[in-house]
Amino acid sequence: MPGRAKMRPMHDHTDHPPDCGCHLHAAPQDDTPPRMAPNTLFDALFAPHMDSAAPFLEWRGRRIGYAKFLRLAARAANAYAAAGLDAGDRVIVQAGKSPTALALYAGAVQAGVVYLPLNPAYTAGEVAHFREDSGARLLICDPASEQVLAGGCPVLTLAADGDSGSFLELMSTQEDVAAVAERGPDDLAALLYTSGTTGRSKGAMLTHRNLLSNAETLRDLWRFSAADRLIHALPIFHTHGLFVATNITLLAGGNMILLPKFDADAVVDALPRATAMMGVPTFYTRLLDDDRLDRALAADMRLFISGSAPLLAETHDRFTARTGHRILERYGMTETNMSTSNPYDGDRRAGTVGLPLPDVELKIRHPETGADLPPGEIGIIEVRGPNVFQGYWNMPGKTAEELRPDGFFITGDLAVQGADGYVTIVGRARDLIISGGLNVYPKEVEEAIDALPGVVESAVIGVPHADMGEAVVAAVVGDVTPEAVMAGLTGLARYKQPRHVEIVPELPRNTMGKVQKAALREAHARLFAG
Ligand code: MCA
Ligand code: AMP
Repeated sequence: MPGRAKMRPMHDHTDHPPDCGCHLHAAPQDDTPPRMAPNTLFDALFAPHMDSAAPFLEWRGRRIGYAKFLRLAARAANAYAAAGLDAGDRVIVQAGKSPTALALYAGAVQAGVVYLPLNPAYTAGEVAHFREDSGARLLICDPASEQVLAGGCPVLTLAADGDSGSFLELMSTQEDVAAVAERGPDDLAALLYTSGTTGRSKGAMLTHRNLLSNAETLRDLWRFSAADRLIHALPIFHTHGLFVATNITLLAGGNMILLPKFDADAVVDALPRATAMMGVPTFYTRLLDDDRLDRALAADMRLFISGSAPLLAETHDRFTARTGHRILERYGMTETNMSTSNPYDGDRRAGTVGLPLPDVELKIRHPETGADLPPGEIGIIEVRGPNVFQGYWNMPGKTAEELRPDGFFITGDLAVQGADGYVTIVGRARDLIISGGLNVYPKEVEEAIDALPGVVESAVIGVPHADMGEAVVAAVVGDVTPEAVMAGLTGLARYKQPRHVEIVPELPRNTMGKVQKAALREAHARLFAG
């Protein structure tokens, strides 16, 4: 990396002289303005706000303006360079939610570094896969996990509250203006890992065009403007909280009440100051469980959006009855960003995910033959458009299985489209559980259970759960106890671990010998139904 400081072990810069030559003092000293090259996302999302005093974030009662946030992002961009990263290199960020963590994303865009965010709930074993598969040049994680997560890749830290850590230290020694790396529409902006039905997670390659086109389309469709203040209670390691919420706000010049996580008290407190909220269905069911939710509380809101998991029509209707607002439900995937949305004006139809976005082509196709199906018939949703990813990182075989040569992506979601264009999701061709908006692939959990001593075989299913939408349940055959199974699954993130384990004499099978998961789901349907 010519002309760039290589990363060295961190040490405290308060106890050594400013001329020691270490990387902590490696900030550029000359007055030459940094180079500003074309960069698709930076130019659209950040450049218009560089000198803006307008608010961008409210965080723990503190206001952070656009210019201030973007100076933090520039420090992050410089810190990536100081750590030896070049445009195109991957950085893994497994951090808590904070303005600093958000600036790490913005800084990556500016530096041309490919951003790879991870759920802090992932265990060391799970992170090792992402690190090795992505070939990341740097991993940023909580200081408490530094030792556990290190493994051939340099590690710097950011504490959960974003207020300390060795990467923040490195940022603090950097200039608050930074060069803008040249990045075109087809360059990668992010690598988001999404679980596969078999094997390990796959990295979905998302370009600057993928992210920008979707943000532009949704800003226009959902009428986001500088007057908006969005309640942001989602995690920032997924498409929903990171791209949909954040990119649209940046593009519109609006601002966000950034909450560390969903908390009904905090949302109730924020509603009178906000204009919009994005959430997973669990947000809405939890709000409905709160007596303080009423018309007066939501009187100044103009938009409630739901996605990532099915919103029950009943929740939709109850929300309208209580607040007078029709929730706007939309549908997306890590690989596609958003693909459909109910209309802003017009019929926000409960139980449907609305219409294809203006720049997205959507087909309902036969699961086996791939033939186009007429309105009213159930098939698999396929989508094509500027929102669709470029394929799975280092997995041309998997990419070819799911991304057709003509650009249509086979989502694996089963749906029916009405003659009026509205899409209703009726199921999934993929064996997938969505719990509180987080995906759990039964196969991954079954493999972990089957590897335990005494286990003969297992079947993992999703059953209705009043709070999370679906809950993970395991039926296990073998000489083992439910407690031993649970104790053996600590290598999996907690949200993937079963909420209920049942030891059964055998798994129900059809005449072909295939496990009948539908029968298992039926048998356990009332377990958590509330
Ligand atoms: C936390 N826990 C969970 C989940 N979250 N268990 C199952 N499913 C979950 N989603 C576990 C914790 O490990 C803990 O277990 C216990 O529940 C309580 O943890 P806590 O952190 O207090 O939970 P919470 O704050 O109540 O979180 C629930 C939540 C959260 C609000 C639903 O998971 C959330 O914000 N989900 C949104 C996810 C999201 O953004 N998805 C978008 C993906 P224990 O107590 O036993 O230790 S992007 C996407 O899907 C596409 C592109 C799209 O269309 O948007
Ligand atoms: P992910 O792989 O985490 O991006 O999750 C994407 C999956 O979430 C989709 O394939 C759908 O199965 C599901 N999903 C997203 N939005 C909705 C929605 N509004 N209704 C039903 N399922 C949804």
